Amino acid sequence: MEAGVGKDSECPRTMDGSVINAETVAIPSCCLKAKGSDPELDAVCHSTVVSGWFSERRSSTDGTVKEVFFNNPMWPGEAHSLKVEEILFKEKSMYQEVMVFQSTMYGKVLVLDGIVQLTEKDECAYQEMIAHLPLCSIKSPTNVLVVGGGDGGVLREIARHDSVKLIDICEIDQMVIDVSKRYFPDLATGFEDPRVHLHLGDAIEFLRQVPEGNYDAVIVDSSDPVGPAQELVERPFFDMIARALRPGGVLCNMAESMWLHTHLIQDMITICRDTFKGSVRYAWTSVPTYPSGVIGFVLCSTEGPPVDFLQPINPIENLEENSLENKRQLKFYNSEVHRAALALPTFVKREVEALRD
Ligand code: SPD
Repeated sequence: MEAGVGKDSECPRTMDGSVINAETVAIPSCCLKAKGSDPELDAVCHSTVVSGWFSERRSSTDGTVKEVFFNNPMWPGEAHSLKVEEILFKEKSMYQEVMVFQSTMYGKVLVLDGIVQLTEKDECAYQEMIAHLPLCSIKSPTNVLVVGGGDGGVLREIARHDSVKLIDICEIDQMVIDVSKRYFPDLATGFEDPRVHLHLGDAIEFLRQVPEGNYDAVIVDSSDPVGPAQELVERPFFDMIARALRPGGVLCNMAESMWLHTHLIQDMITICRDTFKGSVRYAWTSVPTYPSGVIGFVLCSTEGPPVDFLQPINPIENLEENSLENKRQLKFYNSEVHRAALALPTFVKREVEALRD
């Protein structure tokens, strides 16, 4: 057994740190939904730590690990593993299982329903890109909406933009916010900005009551489309976002891996081309702890003043000069990286028909 990974440290814990009995906790509805999509497996997409290693895979409800459970439906046949120095938190919220552990090389790791959401080491490559790709593509963004993003990292990045006056965030799971404030203060600092307004609840419900044309930018920082985030890649959701954006407003939506999910990317791009009448582009970045080591974003603009995502019209370097004080320096994003992120490998252009110029 590895140091710090004793039997007791693998037990689920409540927010106050006391051990809870996993057997007595009901399976959340989101997991039943995921299980429903793959009914031959008596499994849930919960995280497992085996012999001191975490892998993105399934565990059976009795806690045993079977070969078949390595097959996460989002990335069948592969499981990236991180050595666990210590499990710091593990509890089931109303929506999902939330876990935090200390890894050897990547710092603390946030895991939702067995899937890595972020690590302290490489979170910059995701949060900076999902925030600045859209916000640097338009002049003077003022009103911004974040869907998901309960860890606060995207808020932290949006707050660099002095032109922004309002940052709404709609996150469904209070436990994600609480856990981030406790274990990831460098991300949760995003919630401290006075421009941030938290709306705890379902994003679809929230978007229904948002006034038309309210936002300059919407950023969808969701988990993978299994369980609670399933609806966030479907057509009605994109229709609601397009309605919430002003003419020439922009969307940046997490859009999985070009190595693993070309069908999903194709579907998203097709829906977005129907829905958003401005530009639609795909961008990508390197995040070593996500499956296949990369993740992408769909960038869209509504009809109105044209948006060229290829050229950052509102360069971050200008903002950085003004707003470096009291802010963590950017680690990943710059205007060169922005332009490079929009360049697509040949196989992506070939396989994702909707991306062909
Ligand atoms: N496959 C993992 C995708 C995770 C996307 N969301 C990350 C949340 C970080 N703010």
